[in-house]
Amino acid sequence: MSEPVRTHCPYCALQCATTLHAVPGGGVEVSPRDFPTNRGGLCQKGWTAAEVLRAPDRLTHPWVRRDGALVPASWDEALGLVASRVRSLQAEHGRDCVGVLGGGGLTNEKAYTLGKWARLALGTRMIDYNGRFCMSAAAAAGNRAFGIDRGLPFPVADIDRAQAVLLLGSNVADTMPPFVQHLAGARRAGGLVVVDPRRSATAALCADGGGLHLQPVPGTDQVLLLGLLHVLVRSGRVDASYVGSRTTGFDAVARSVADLWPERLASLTGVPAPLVEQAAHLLADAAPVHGGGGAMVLSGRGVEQHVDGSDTVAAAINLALALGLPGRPASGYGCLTGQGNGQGGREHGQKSDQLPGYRSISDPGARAHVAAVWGVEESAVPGPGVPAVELLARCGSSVRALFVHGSNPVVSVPDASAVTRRLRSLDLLVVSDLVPSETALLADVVLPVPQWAEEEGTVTSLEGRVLRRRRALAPPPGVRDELEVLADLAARLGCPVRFETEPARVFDELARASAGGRADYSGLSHALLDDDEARFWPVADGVGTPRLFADRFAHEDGLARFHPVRPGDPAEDLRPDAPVHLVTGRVLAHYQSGAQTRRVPALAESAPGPFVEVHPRLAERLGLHDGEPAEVESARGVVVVPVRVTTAVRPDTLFMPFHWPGSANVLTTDATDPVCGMPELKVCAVQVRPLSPSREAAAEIEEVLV
Ligand SMILES: Nc1nc2c(c(=O)[nH]1)N[C@H]1C(S)=C(S)[C@@H](COP(=O)(O)OP(=O)(O)OC[C@H]3O[C@@H](n4cnc5c(=O)[nH]c(N)nc54)[C@H](O)[C@@H]3O)O[C@H]1N2
Ligand SMILES: Nc1nc2c(c(=O)[nH]1)N[C@H]1C(S)=C(S)[C@@H](COP(=O)(O)OP(=O)(O)OC[C@H]3O[C@@H](n4cnc5c(=O)[nH]c(N)nc54)[C@H](O)[C@@H]3O)O[C@H]1N2
Ligand code: SF4
Ligand SMILES: [Mo]
Repeated sequence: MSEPVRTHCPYCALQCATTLHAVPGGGVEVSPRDFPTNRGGLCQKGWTAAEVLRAPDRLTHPWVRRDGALVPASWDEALGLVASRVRSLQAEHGRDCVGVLGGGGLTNEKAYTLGKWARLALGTRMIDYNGRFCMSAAAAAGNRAFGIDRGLPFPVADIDRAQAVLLLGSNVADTMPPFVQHLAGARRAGGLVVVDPRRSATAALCADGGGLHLQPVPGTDQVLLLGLLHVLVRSGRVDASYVGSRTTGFDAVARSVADLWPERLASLTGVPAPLVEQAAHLLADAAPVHGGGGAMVLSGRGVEQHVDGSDTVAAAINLALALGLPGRPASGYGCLTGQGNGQGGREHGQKSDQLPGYRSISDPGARAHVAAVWGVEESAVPGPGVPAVELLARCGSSVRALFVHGSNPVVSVPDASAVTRRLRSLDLLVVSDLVPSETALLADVVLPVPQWAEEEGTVTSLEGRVLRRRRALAPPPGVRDELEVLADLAARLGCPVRFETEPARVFDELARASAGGRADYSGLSHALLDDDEARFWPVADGVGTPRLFADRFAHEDGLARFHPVRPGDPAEDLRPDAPVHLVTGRVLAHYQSGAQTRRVPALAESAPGPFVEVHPRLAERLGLHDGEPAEVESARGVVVVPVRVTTAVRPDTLFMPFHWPGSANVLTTDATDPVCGMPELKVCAVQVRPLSPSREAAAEIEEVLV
């Protein structure tokens, strides 16, 4: 590589723009580039991203398990083994005995190919992806309300002009640091309202006149949102003309909140009624109907990863619709998508119920369209499968083999110890990865694939903008392109259908398959994105769509739907006198399961391991001390982690990040939202106590033995 290469960060959905420069002796170095989402900013993960390319334990040849141990193998040996095991398992148990778990970090080209490959080469219904744990609640609510699911239906830069921003369960200061600059306008206006049981780095931005921090009991956001809507209705601040001309279903929703006055809800949510009143009026004052400069309602995983997450998002959307926000200047509802290609990853067919273009796999017209693009009979396309939690629950029983592309479930899924046991009981686990992730280490076959700077492709950022990822250097020898691996396996499995391996051609096929669907990429191509690096879908005649909903919503009648919700309960007992609540989330330095960032020395040093945050009052009551180990136990398992005493958490709540094996997901529950399959990753009931001397001794002995 002689010229610098313009690309984007491999991690989160903000997709900060970067330039890669060659460094003497090989490899590349990252520098930030000006772009509307990051404006020249990068977080420490982005700055250090190139170090993962040369991780000392980078996978550079396939591995296969022999006599219990992973040993190096040739590609021919590894793929031959995979194909023959799949054939014999499918002959014995039927085609659906093979499952696929995809990822929202895969490029659009890979996500599309993986969905096609599962349906045609494996002929299985059993494919889903890690976005189920991430985007599914907001996606379900967005589709229901607006008829379309583009996380942000407006550019990130529109947020700058909003006078009030309601940030629900999102900690952007740690999860998308350069995003914080887009909140400056709202903070100046005193209009940043953060809802989080913790005083997160983002909630801290509300101090000193920046706005309000509402600190609810975990899992009670829906009640809180209904209370906010109650205040708007009761005080006559609803945008009646917008509601009348652009929406349906308001009356039932208004009736349903009539008796939910904030004083009554305060005992449930723990948020004092005057704060709720104040927050509601702050938002209303900023709404265009009341002459304000614009108001935004944005949701993150804190309110979405619950058994009623899709309804909580519906309650947030109801609030936005009542104020007449969606489609108005510097206003609207949006979900802050998480993974690098969290948006594209949910559009091209790796979801169990979906075909490319966000089409339903159960819709005969959609099936016929996609089957024609693929060159098969419609009957050759299998029907809907099951969401990820259920797919993993079936592993070792009806699912006998699993392919994993772009996920590390051993660390990141709820009730991870149980899932790990199930993965161990599979007849065949095949993991494609860059590094020996915890899941790869369990596999029967490990396939080394390239990563971001080593391949061409596109991703779709949180604002619906399709971006080019560019190849800056060759992968290490021995690594094989993931699209080629899938095409090779398809051929070995005797699949007669053609699998393109050239990313630009895969994109063209994806564009044809998506044409006319809800997420329509038909106006786009790599060449077009080369000219003008990025475009918002849908694109017609070379012109993208930065903003949706100005005149109509995507439902046939053009109207948005209010969706009535009544608060349910979290999966576990979270009454004030119940066991302590554990909430989970992220720290700045690590990305997801940590498979990549734990391999970057500076990041590993700045956040070396899991911990649990405990309020001083709770710590005193339970005899817990800062820096000392505690046992945290749920109905699923127990972990031992150091205590951090801090007033940032509620006295009834603990916080633990999930980036390490043996952390939050040993404890979390796999209860799911029946509408969308989202698991309740954010909250579970736990007990916490100082590490008992006997266990401490056992742990020490274990250490000596290791
Ligand atoms: N550093 C870093 N950045 C990332 C990622 C990463 O792993 N690390 N991952 C990316 C991805 S895939 C995603 S999805 C995003 C996620 O981005 P965020 O949604 O911002 O991240 P989280 O930390 O999971 O959760 C946000 C907040 O929810 C709060 N919370 C927990 N329970 C509740 C509750 O019941 N109610 C409310 N209101 N809040 C609650 C937590 O205290 C936390 O501060 O980040 C992206 N960016
Ligand atoms: N308790 C709790 N658990 C959570 C969450 C939470 O807030 N709390 N958040 C959830 C959320 S929002 C998410 S998104 C999930 C994410 O959790 P995971 O699905 O585990 O995501 P990653 O850690 O990003 O895993 C990606 C893996 O794929 C590899 N990889 C990267 N790029 C590629 C590629 O192009 N091809 C292939 N084949 N492999 C690649 C990486 O090395 C890594 O091993 O975690 C969920 N788990
Ligand atoms: S905020 Fe997200 S996209 Fe930007 S540098 Fe950090 S991880 Fe990368
Ligand atoms: Mo995510």
